[in-house]
Amino acid sequence: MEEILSRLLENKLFLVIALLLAMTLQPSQVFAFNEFQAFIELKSKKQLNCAYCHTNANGPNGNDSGQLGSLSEDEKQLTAYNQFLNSNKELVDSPILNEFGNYLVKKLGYEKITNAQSDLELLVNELKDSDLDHDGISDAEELLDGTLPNDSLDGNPLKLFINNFKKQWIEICFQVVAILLLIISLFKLKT
Ligand SMILES: [Ca+2]
Repeated sequence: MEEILSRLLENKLFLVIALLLAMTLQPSQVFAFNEFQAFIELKSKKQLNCAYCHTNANGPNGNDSGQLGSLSEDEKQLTAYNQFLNSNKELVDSPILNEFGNYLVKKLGYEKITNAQSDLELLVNELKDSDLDHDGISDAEELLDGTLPNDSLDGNPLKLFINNFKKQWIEICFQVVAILLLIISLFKLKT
């Protein structure tokens, strides 16, 4: 057996065929951005699952709901990879991505999102002026904090408090004045 193997390995033609077979058997490329997840976890010191960008918390590969194996042929055409291949077409929401994932694909496009995999500061720069959930915390800050950019109730508590106060300070002032007047009225009734 060892003799057969050594002869095969000496045969360059065998090596070329093996290499070609290996390339043929490789799974089709799927855009799962593990670098993004690792970057956000590093910056925020929080553990995240794939639901940060994907429909399914276990990511795009598999046969469960929101994963590639469960999609119809028409739905597969809407995956990020196929959208990139058809970059001349208008991008539509992919069924394997959540609101933020689809937003990223549309905002960055093929070239930037590919470059961002090796230059993660590019991802931060691209998102520093956008705020998908309108909670006053930019998408870039949410990435660095490890909070959800598509959920206005999820964010750094202090930043959320400050932003909500800025939005509602007039109402808050009126309410404080109303409460003070109520307390003064009650106090006067007792005396
Ligand atoms: Ca936000």
